[in-house]
Amino acid sequence: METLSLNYMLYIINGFPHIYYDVPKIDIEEVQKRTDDFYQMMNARRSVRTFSDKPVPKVIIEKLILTASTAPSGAHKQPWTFCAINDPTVKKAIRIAAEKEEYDSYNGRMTEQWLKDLAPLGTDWEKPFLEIAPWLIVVFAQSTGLNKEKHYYVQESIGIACGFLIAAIHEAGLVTLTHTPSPMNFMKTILNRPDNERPFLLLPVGYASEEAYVPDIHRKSLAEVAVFY
Ligand code: IYR
Repeated sequence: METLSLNYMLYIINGFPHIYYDVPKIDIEEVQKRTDDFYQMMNARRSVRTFSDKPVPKVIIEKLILTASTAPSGAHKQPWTFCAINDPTVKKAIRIAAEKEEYDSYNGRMTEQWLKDLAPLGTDWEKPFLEIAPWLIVVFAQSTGLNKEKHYYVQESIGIACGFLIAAIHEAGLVTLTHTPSPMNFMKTILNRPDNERPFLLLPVGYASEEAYVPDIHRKSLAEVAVFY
């Protein structure tokens, strides 16, 4: 005989199981403090391109991915696959393929204006971090489920999940950057991904190099990014 034991209460609403969501009631002073603290923490995040090769245990990467996967998604389909790569042979293959594309991009495919816009960030076709960082996370978007099950708002959902991942990496004390080698289809072949997936973003994850320098960029003011009505 099969028994089903639930140690929580289920409520049937509109014919489907629901649970009571015990939203913590926090007074506004504490809300203010948390808002300020979170902003400060997030505002200290920078994209870092120089990594240490210091190892990061797999359990940490697993938890970071689980955190990313808490993101909201269209019809809760969670249309993402996170491929985490620690194997030096695979990292090397990715670096070779990515640098080949990047070389062509920086030497002809990108416009003069684009190269000018990137100059202050100091990027070029060489991507040593693809081998130095202990982990590469390649995020794949699932256009549909494996059995052609419909997925919705895939771009939006996966963008939010990547945002969660970047925030979690930063909060953990590690660094990353959003790398988008273009075109990125080689990733599908190297990582042997099924036809319903397409590569979306590559995030190297690890400790920053002993001495790390980042461009002196500034963020837009509230007035530049927000309108209140
Ligand atoms: N994908 C290239 C170029 C690049 C493009 C943009 I827009 C950036 O903000 C940074 C880089 C690269 O990763 O170097």
